[in-house]
Amino acid sequence: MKQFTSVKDVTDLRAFVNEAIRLKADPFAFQQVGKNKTLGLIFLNPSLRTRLSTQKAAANLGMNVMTMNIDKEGWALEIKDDVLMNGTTVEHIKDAAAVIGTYCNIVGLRSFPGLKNKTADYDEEILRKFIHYCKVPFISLESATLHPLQSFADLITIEEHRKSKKPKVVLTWAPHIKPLPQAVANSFAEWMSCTDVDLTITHPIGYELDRKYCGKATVLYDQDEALKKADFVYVKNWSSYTDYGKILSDGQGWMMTNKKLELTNKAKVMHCLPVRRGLELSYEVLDGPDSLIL
Ligand code: AN0
Repeated sequence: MKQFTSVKDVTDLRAFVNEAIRLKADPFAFQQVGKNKTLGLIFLNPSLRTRLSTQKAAANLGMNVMTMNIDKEGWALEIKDDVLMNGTTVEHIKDAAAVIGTYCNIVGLRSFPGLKNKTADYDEEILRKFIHYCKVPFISLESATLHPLQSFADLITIEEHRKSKKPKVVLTWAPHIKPLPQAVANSFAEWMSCTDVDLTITHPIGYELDRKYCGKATVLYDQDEALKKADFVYVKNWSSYTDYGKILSDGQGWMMTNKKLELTNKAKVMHCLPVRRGLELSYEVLDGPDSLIL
């Protein structure tokens, strides 16, 4: 695998998950694989879990890791081609990515959407250009539209905790005060659609995700109806895809609570974090016995 940007880059998903589960039990099994190899982790946006987990994974493989918050520590990047750079941008992405590629054997990039221009975001301009110019194997650490490492981890978690062959998994929208990317939700829907789960997506009207990620998922506007008999409840906010990047309402009544979980089949609760406590999920759910979040 030379590129990990979506579930489409995985040839055998079952084998991929099983290998990850084996590695979790024996994390130093391949300590020699990364010897004298360098991983570059480049962040255009904040990160806690993706950054630490990827750095630790690389260390377990014996790799060197270089991490850069390029939005703060690097030069302001120009993304557009053939522009006269007499404004605020200092360095073109083609030069920055090319240099990073010369020092690294593998590069990871985090690049959130601007949430202003749907076409530009869904075209993954930054990701595509970075991959093209760095010329080394590439890992997405969350792009404008997808977060494959998150969904891979989520699938592993579901595999570790499922009690039936085909569990019911519900992806439920939650309120938030800031417009967030659709990436985690798109990606979760995409990965779940490639596995043997019964996926339901629930959200208020206007928060429909791009259908291309949703496969055969059932989409319901009635959260209570969606939660019935759920084995896993995945809570996540996202901004509107249709009315692009907008918050359409305060989402009152959509916060996940213990009362709502009574509708489920003793569901396990998931959230990718960071979470706004008391807004997306109640404290009692987050700190309760059915939370798989930590
Ligand atoms: C980001 C998002 O929703 O994409 C990162 C999640 C891993 N979340 C926030 O910005 C709160």
